[in-house]
Amino acid sequence: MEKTWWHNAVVYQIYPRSFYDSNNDGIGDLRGVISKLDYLKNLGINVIWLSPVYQSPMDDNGYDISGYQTIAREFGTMEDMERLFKEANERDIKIVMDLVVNHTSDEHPWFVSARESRDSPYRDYYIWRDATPEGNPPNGIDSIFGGNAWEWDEKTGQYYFHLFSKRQPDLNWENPKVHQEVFKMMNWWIEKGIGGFRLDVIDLIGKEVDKGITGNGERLHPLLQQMNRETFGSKNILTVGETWGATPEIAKLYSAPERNELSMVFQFEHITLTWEGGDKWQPIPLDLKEFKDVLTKWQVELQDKGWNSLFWNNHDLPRAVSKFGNDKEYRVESAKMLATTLHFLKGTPYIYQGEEIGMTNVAFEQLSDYRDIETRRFYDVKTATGVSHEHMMDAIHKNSRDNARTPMQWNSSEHAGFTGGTPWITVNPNFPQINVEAALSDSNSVFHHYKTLIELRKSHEAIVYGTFTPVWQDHQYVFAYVREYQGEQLFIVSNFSEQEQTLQVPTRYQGDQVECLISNYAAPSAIDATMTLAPYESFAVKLK
Ligand code: TEU
Ligand code: CA
Repeated sequence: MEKTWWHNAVVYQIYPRSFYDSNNDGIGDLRGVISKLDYLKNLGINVIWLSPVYQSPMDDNGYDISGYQTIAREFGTMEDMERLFKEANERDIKIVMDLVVNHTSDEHPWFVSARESRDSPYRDYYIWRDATPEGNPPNGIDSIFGGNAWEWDEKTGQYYFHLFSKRQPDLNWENPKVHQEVFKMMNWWIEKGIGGFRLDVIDLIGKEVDKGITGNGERLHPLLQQMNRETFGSKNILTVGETWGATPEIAKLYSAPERNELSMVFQFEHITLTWEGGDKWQPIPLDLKEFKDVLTKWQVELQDKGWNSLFWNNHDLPRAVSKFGNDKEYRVESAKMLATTLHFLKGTPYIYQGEEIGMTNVAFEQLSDYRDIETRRFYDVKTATGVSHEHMMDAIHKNSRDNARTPMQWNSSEHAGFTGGTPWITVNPNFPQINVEAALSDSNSVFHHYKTLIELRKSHEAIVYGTFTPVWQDHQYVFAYVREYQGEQLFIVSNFSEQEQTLQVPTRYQGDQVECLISNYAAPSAIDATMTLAPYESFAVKLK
């Protein structure tokens, strides 16, 4: 495999609205990001994925773009953005922009014109269809945010298509003019010196609505190859596609270097295991054996072809420690265990803001404290079909996107030091205990654990390029594997349960003396024939 810079990058995702507010209007902003670059440099990351900061009416917090080459006023100005590039660059940090081109906002000038009349030059930038003879939507495709994906437009007498909210009309990727507009815009950002793109729901752009196909349409991969050729292909930047419908086979299509598509994709198989029948509002407990099988499959399948992205959470998902660990009595131990498990896998790790201090889910009692459009819509959709308020509140506490969106907890002062004003969403009440200031001053904190993991990646090529071999594959609670590269052998062991686990160690992994790279309890100095792991204990050792 030809080596490239993003193979050993560590990416930090910033959701700017919730990161740091520099002017006390309650909303995080670009100057806020700039003022925290030294914090990120100290953590050791070298790439920031910045969730959208473009002009937007914020129906979906910026994933509804009304101006691709303008910065939303509440986030700052283009000058602030350029200063962010410059200051990040001075710290060897690259900025990956969030590219949302499956849809725009209904306030984008293209759509404003398109809905004016059927003759608008922008009409075909979007997807319009007549009503059926009975006066119904063309078909039953559902919106991902609930309800039918077709919205009736009174003025021009047709339906338009929206896979997300009705204020996020889908672009028509069957129209070559749309390609040219998008590619031109992407090149404009590339010229500004960005480090890459995270491509929002990119597996939807090959859709064929009349056939009922939304994800993984036939035109998807040719389109990405065209995008690659006409924009970033020659630039050596990081591109990561958000692809809910990816299997390992599909992921190889995107990320095999000779196919000239993307660097890597986000896959969600390990995430949706706790969604009964794929429905996040029907949460079920995690089966660790299944979870291990999924992660192992992805490691093995993409071993020689393609590349994995590694993540436990993002701005759409519950907090890692709440979902996969124990956010009460073993919060610190399990947050470290999860970090070690992920950062030693093969692929590029992503850290979501606050994960590095072990931030947890929130459980607002009132629905009115939730801001997320998906959460609010599904509350209505589900309760209208008879689901109880209690059921929905429980599901929201477990899976609402707002779990990830409460403000970053900087210190123990009011509103966690996120803002001097009133935050747009309430701060998690656990901020007096869980915050950056406390984490920085405690050498045993989750923060310092992440910092060590990032340093280790830089000094051990086995973490980046080593082969992956699972150990105790059938164990119900322990996830363990070996990474090996050019004679270096790393053995990673993690107990995902709050019970002690005792295991028989295969002879080849035993050793009188091992070098412990990282651990969350006392560092082991030898690997004996029998091993007992404390609750959520985890370590990585170098076998000699
Ligand atoms: O997400 C796509 C997506 O399908 C999920 O986020 C979905 O909202 C849900 O969590 C699954 O049940 C991307 C962005 O990451 C998200 O923030 C945007 O709302 C969405 O696209 C629309 O742009
Ligand atoms: Ca602000």
